[in-house]
Amino acid sequence: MNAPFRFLHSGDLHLGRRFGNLPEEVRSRLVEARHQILHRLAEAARAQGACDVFLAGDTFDTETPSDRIWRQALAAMAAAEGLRWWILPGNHDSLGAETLWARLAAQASDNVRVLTAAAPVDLAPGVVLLPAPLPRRRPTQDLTAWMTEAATPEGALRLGLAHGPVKDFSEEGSSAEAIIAPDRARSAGLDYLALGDWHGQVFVGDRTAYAGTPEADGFRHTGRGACLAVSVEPGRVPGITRIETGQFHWAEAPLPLVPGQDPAPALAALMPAAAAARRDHMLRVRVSGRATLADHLALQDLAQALAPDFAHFVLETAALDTEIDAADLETLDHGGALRLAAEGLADRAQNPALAETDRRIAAGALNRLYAYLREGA
Ligand SMILES: [Mn+2]
Repeated sequence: MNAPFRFLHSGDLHLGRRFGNLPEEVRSRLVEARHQILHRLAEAARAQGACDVFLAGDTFDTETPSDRIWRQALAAMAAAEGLRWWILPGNHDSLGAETLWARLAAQASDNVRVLTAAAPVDLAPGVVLLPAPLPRRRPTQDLTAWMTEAATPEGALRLGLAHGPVKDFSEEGSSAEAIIAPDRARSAGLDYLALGDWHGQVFVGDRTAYAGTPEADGFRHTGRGACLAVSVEPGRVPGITRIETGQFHWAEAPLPLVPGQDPAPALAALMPAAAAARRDHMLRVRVSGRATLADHLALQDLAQALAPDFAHFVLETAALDTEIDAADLETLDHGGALRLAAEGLADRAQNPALAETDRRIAAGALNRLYAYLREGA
């Protein structure tokens, strides 16, 4: 074969993921974005002149996705005319999900191929795919090992497809024996090894990569999801292009404060410039350092004013200490019972004899009382 072979490398779609830890109003939007990613991947493949899409495991979030999830996914894949979808069972949707894969085998269109065996698959003349499907959720060996011995026609391109860690990412205790050899592309003579499992995009040498999830699903990896367009030809290092496909932009931003610092400009600096884009932003701001009672309140007010613009906005203040200053207390209910309560809390919050958690609880209560009295004033 002369022309380079082009394909799209993606994975970890986690279709059907429920996002139960997020508020109701954003959940359905995230679920829908996961479904729509199939259309976005199809678009990206066409734009890159690729006819094949590799899904490197965890296409489905669970072994038993609801009928809506898998039927609508199949329909979307079937509608992508001229494209072939190569689906590798991962750890969330391993071959242990017998019902799921039996249903797909029975109902999927011809352009959807589930890779159920660790055996070479001819993709095109002179192009062979070597898949390593997960037989069960937790494999006990490096499933790419067979690729070293896999015979392919002289001169054929060898493409590996696997799911799992190349080092101990220690997310859910993958066993050490199952770790994929990071130099597998070299030892098995692969032109490219397409990996899934890690949800961010990571390059492991110039012939091995994690495409990451095409629709981001957590604060751990900042930005929008992406896939990889890969172009391989014999004897050359593959050409790899990152293509952003995700709808939602996830970010976690630190906001360190010092007492007396106006939190407004610091917070404003973390905002996406285009207000309209905020609708698709998931932003978690982690505040740390120290702030006065007045600045705590100003920060909460700012956050409350900003939040409705966002798909999801959280201000985490658990790590923000309170600087108790007499001037702030002076502004409260002079000589009244609430002022006495505030002073009592201030004493507790600053009492070195108390445990850290008790001091924090007192500081938290003082901040709430302060906010209540100021907003009432
Ligand atoms: Mn995954």
